Amino acid sequence: MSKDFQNFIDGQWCDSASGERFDNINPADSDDKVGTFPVSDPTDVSRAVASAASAFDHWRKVPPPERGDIMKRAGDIMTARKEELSILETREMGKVLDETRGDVQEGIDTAYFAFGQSSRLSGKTIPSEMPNKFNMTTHMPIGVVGVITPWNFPLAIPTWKIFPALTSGNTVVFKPASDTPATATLFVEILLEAGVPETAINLVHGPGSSVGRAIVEHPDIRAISFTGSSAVGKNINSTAGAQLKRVSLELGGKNAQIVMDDADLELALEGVLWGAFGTTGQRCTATSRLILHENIHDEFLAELKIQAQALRLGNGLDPDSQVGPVINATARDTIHGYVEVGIGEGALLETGGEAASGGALDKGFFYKPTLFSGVTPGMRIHDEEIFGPVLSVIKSTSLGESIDILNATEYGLSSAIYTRDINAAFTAMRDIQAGITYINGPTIGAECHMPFGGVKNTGNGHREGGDGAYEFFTETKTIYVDFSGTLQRAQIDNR
Ligand code: UN1
Repeated sequence: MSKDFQNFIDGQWCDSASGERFDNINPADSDDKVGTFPVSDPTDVSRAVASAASAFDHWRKVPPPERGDIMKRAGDIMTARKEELSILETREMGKVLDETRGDVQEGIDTAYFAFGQSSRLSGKTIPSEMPNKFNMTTHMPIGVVGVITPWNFPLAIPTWKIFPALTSGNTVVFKPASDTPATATLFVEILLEAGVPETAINLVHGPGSSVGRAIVEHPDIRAISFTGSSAVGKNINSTAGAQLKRVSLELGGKNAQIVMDDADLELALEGVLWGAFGTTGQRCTATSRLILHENIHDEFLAELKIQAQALRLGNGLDPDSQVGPVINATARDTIHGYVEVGIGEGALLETGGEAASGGALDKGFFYKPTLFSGVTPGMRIHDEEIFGPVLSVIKSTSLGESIDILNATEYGLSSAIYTRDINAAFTAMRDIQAGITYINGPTIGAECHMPFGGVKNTGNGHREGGDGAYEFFTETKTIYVDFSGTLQRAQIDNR
């Protein structure tokens, strides 16, 4: 059933200034329209920023544990509405229900982590070099923060940003991806029901080119948290950098799984199937390269091909489906374009390489799980993020060569190695250039209380998850209390 959704600005559900609307259609079923959404512009963003700015002085003074209670209530409501949220997410984004349930659970876990963290927003006490003087630090909220999120984790990623932002005392202007605005709207409804002050959270739907840009350019927004492509991230960083805004960027990946010849091969096979084709390969942590030791290469590849072909594609609401559609027609064309590039570069197309069709699949944007062998660094399908169900297999002769290949990309988000050799595992942990390394597990599946983020062109050094997000969303205040009753000149009177 289709519904007309709205923005939430200045405590009101409202249409955009332009009055225009865009459609949100299920990528698995063109007959299923989730709803229409307002096309907003910089006018709407300005109102949202003014609202968030007006809420800040009250919200920053609410005791953090009281703010945490609200996040806990949001977690409780999300738990009670988990199935509803999961079904809505699958309808607008496509991934199978088991996965959207995981996405919602990641949001719930993040809410409860925020609740715990709210009573631990601690600073430090540090000895003074002077007598009768007390030194300490506290964390202050930054002010109005802009949150711009992608469609592949429609609930989890907004929660990674918004729970820490609010718990730390900031107020928020939130622009979700235009492919998944309904889940974002439900999330804002839940935050309001839980007790977030009405003007402290503002939701503005619309394109990145106008709404996203206006958020990044607005002088009263003091921090931006963005997840998306490296190209957009670089633009955001330079625009926001000119205003000395704090920016957290979580960008692309070209993640690899190494399989050594001593590995548990069944486990490694299960891992790569999940890492490469889970979420139809549309995760920044997805496994898009598989580096196989030459001693097991042929045998492993043959079995992987059989299992990739056996994956059942279909509507994510159908419990028999294992792989859902890709997000939209543009994504399907981009993915297919890369397949043509790979063939042109001389890689061997083992399976897939075309849209999946027939029956109900004709109503959606389905693409067959695709496997290339004979890939080498320097090929575009090896180097560039495809964000779809395309896995490139590279042959290697040793641990050192495997790690060199793994590192031969501009990205550095997630990585994995399957081996039973503890020396190899520790060497990989030390030498792999990535923010996340899994030993005997696939490249996907980060836990929300652990630091999440990458090196090189994957980001700009910040971490989401765990404590990291709380560092990002606060400023450190350094406080000196001199109780000597005299002027004490540091570095002069005491040395
Ligand atoms: C992403 O793809 O942007 O580790 C996030 C994982 C998930 C999060 C992925 N927990 O794959």
